[in-house]
Amino acid sequence: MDRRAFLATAGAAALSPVAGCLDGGLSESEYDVGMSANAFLPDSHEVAVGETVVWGNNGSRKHTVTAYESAIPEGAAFFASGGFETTTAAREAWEDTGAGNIAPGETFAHTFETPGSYGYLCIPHEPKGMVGVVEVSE
Ligand SMILES: [Cu+2]
Repeated sequence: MDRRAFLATAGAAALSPVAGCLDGGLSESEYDVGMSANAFLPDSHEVAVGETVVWGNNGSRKHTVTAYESAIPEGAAFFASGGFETTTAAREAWEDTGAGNIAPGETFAHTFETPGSYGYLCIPHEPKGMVGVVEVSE
């Protein structure tokens, strides 16, 4: 293929719609759990110990991924977009400055090293029921 033909092909590929690509511009292959207007999709996700879960904001609003410290296994690492160490710290920072937001098109990842059930929420949309769970098996 000569250079001109290659450029024509690449241009066409860049412009063609990608299946599963919504407002945020992420394709489904780029994340495990998506974020729509008011929901994590799917809201329940299973992985094995040592695996990484990637959340992708494929909607048009900002979201957070914030663990409920009271709903993770004993001794497990806490996780929150923005790097906070407690649910309360994440909520306060988000309310003060919007810290921890995952913008449309961005992702957040966490690797789960302890088996068990992990509950988490999106701070701005928790009142609308935007919560989820990751089940980590041995
Ligand atoms: Cu949200």
